[in-house]
Amino acid sequence: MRTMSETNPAAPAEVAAPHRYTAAVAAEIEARWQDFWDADGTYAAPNPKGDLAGDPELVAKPKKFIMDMFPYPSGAGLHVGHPLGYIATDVFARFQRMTGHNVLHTLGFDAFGLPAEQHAVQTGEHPRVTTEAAINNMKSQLRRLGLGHDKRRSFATIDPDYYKWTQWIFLQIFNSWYDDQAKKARPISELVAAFESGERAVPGGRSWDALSAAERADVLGEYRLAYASEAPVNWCPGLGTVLANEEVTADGRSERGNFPVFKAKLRQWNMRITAYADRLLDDLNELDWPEAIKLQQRNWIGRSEGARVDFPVDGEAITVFTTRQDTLFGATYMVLAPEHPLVEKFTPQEWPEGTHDVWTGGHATPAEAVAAYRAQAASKSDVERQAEAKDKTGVFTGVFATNPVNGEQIPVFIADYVLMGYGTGAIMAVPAHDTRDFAFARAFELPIRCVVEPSDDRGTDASTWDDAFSSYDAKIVNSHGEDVSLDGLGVTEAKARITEWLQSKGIGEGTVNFRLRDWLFSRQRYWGEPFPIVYDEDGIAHSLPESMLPLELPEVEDYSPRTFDPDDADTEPETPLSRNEDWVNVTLDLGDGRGPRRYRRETNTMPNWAGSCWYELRYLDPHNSEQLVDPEIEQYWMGPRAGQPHGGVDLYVGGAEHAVLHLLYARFWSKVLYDLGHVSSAEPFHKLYNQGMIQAFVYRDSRGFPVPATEIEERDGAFFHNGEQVKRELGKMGKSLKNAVTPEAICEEYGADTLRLYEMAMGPLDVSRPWDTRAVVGQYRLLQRLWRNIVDEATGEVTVVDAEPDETTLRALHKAIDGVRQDLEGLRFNTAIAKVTELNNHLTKAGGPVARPVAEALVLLITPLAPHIAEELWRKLGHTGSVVHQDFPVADPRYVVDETVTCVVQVKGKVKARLEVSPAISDDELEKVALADEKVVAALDGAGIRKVIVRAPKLVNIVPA
Ligand code: ANZ
Repeated sequence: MRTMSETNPAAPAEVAAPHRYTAAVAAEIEARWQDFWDADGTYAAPNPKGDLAGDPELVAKPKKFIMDMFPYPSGAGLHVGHPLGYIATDVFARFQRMTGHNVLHTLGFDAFGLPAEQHAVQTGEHPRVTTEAAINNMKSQLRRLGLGHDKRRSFATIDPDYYKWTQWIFLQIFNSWYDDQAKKARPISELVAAFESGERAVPGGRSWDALSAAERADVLGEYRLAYASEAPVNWCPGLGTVLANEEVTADGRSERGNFPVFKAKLRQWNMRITAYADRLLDDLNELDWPEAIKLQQRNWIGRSEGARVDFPVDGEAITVFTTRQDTLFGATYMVLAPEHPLVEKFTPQEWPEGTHDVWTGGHATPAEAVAAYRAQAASKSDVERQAEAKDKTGVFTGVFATNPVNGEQIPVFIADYVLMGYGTGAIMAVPAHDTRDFAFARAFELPIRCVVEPSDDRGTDASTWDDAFSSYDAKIVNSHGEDVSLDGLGVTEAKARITEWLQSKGIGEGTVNFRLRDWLFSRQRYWGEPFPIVYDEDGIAHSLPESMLPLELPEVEDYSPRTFDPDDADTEPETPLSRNEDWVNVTLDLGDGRGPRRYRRETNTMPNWAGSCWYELRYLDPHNSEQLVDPEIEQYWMGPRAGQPHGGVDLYVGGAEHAVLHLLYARFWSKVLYDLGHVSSAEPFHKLYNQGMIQAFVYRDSRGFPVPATEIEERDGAFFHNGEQVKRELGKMGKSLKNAVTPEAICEEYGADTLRLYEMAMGPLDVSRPWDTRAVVGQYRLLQRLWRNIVDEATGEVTVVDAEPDETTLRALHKAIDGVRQDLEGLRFNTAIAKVTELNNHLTKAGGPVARPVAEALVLLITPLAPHIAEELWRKLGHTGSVVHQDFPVADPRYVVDETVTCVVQVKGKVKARLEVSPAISDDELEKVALADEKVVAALDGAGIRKVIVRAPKLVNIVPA
């Protein structure tokens, strides 16, 4: 079995070369410089004012705010896969510091969340204790990597000083409404004033004065951007908590524990993110984000243009949402979601005339059929209900509706493929042109009528088709009624025409529908931010005044949710906070003129997304006790600029898995704060970059169980564990797969600079790559050669000479400078390292002492990537200060252009001219240059050209006509 130190070629030579760069030397250098940086405040980014104000010269430089998605402090600590992004932003931030920027780079912790709470439930230990221990452990792991963070700006979301402002933002959102006219959030007080003055009509038609306090609260609840409402959620009495859809199995039980899950209406807090759907979509266009992430956000928001159309039935109307109003003449039946409230109103006593046997599901009356079907549908998840491939089910409600375009009576069904939560929860079915409707119509023997002319040869008799025909690029047919005809129009024109007609008749209108739902914002948990909300005797919600923030988490005896009889659907969750009666029931003077009163506190907590919705802002002004962030400081770091019309962080790096939730929520909060005038940036993150994952080999024995990767022996390309052959595959890195490698292990073996270089050299940053401990040594050797080019390994003396470098070295140097600059700016760290390596190898091969200007430039080039060794060599080269704020070298263009080669130009096989051209010249370019040459023009003497043979860069052969 090979251990790591046996593969380390550095170990044996230490005696002969006492001043060689070894792991021990690296460890000493790194610890020393890390201490220096901390004591010196090397990475402190000055603010233009306030407690973090500093060096005005640095403040006057252009700014760069470079940020990582902050980590959850897991008790397991970091493995080498975690810091990939942190190292990348650090290299970039260091490069920006060396190219004339004031750089803000720091890291905090996203520290509320389930794992610590679960641990608390099991052990009784306060989640704060375990979370803080995990944070401290992670901090020391990160420090070892030499990350240039401004530590004064770090915080954790669980710090009361931080969550005070999370609560404050919640109150801003609670106390505002979205003005559709102004297209922005405004204080709710302005809405109240408009109701009071009569400038705006109060919904319900009564005057504001005439409403009771509770009635007013209800009206305002319909407007507030944060509002409590009764929403159907997955309630699992056996676990004592509500569950997300993803946590419920196909047969309606909890994934964890296998308890029954019920749809229960519970009072929950919601955020009206849907008010911002359009702006969230529009502003994406100006963000510098990966297209794939933008697309995911667009799909998640799901904007659909279509129409609402009323279908009369029994004196009521079924309103449908359709994106294909042009196909109204092809609607041959309708479908309501089983939960649709009209269903109860409609069910007649008996099956009407015209009912097919297959429509009844074998039930004696519509009421029976509907009740049975509703019960069945309630046990399925939305995802299952929408599954494309499955057989369509449903029952007839016993009523017919009128198709408004042609007066036709069409049957109304309930079926689970129509969801209550989308559009209006009702559809007009056009089986000829919608796949799901087609399958349903076939199963229920319903007419299928072609109204869009097929572009293939299937003909217009839809009863003979095998599937629906759907196209936006076709003509409408069979679509004329008494006073409207769409025949012959294209889809787009037909949509416009029919929408106009519906509008003129008052039975429909063009509308935009969004897939996005409001954000369910409360959790029945302990380890989250308490809501700064209290309820009075009438159950009306009141904000706590700012002076009462932060509202700290109370101590509780027991962190676990209360569980109930698993089959008792009528129970309700009991939140851990509700158990502290002294905390819940309070007498407070809210400063609203009503004096001290009894209140009950809200006992839900915020979801763990809350803290990450705005943390970029707090990095800017982390100790401000008066304001979330000082506006001048916010403007300085985040404000709009040329090319960044909405402002935002200059670079935000993290995993692609955060495409929708976090990145959408954070954008939403930014926009509310922007609308209310608290910040100048309407977007949090201007440029987003997704780093790839570090994968690792997993070794599995014959039973498929992972075996420890460190105990693997490799022989002739096969892998063995305790003599037994095992299989190797690529997977995630982690404890459970027994293949985690810690950064400490690599630092100990080679040093942090080697680890940094290796992670950056593994491949392009956005591509996933397999970790290979044995390959790390390659970067270690690079650093050893670099060291050797400057320091004598035997004496420790600097070998650099004060001399002018030769021409080839100058060319190698300036090409490297030019390339590395471009690569670092473009986040191409792997190719930057390749260029540094090439230059270093050139110096090694050239032999002899290195000229000082070359040695210094080389050290500066590697500074962002391997900062500790760079500091040390910089010091050895005779400089006193830190290398961190030195200027990055600038290439001399004279040495960057390629050398030229001589091209021979022949006319009729005779050499007529010699041209000095770039070795990279193209055939076309070379031909042009050759034909324009004076001597060639003279040799041709006006003759036409039959043929030109070009072999760039060395030969052009011209055959005259
Ligand atoms: C008639 C029609 C004809 C439709 C046709 C489609 C094709 P997107 O684009 O995703 O917004 N629909 C509307 N509400 C629904 C609900 N609650 N559950 C299930 N389906 C629903 O989809 C809009 C289309 O999905 C609507 O347009 C409606 O079917 C269906 F040839 O109306 B369509």
